[in-house]
Amino acid sequence: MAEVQREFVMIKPDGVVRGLVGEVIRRLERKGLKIVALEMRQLDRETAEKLYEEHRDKPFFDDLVEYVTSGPVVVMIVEGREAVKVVRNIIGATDPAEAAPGTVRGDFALDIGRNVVHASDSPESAKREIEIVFGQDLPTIDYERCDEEWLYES
Ligand code: IDP
Ligand code: MG
Repeated sequence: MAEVQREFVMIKPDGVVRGLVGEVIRRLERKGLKIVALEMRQLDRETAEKLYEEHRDKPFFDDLVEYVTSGPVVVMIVEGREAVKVVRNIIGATDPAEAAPGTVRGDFALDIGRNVVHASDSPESAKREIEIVFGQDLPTIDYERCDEEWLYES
């Protein structure tokens, strides 16, 4: 059976400033994913650099760090069966010009450098990124969604 996973999601500064926080959360919630941690933050440079460590040598790295530290972000941990794949499908391809209509990036963005939302690309990345942003002592809250028995067959 597919496993229950935790996924790290971050609404980037353009998403917050453009008033898309509710829109993004709505799409996660209506799919059936459970939000287990949620916070507004302003990322410092060190955290942003760690988060995007894998891109350190890319030409867009400095602009990327500048972008994600330039304003408030909303960080969250969402939980559900196959949450990583499910969230990545909801947000769409990295380049909004390639992202399918119906995805967050496909519906709300035009520029790869302003693509509204971040989500980890694997369960391992999610674990790493959650720890970078939230630390060891996670602020998660356990509860059941009232529709859980109808979201899952078993
Ligand atoms: P992802 O966000 O879909 O996982 P990554 O390849 O991990 O995509 O890239 C991280 C972020 O870096 C992207 O969301 C985007 O904001 C930025 N980025 C990626 N490629 C480019 C590029 O070619 N030009 C400018 N920014 C880029
Ligand atoms: Mg990525």
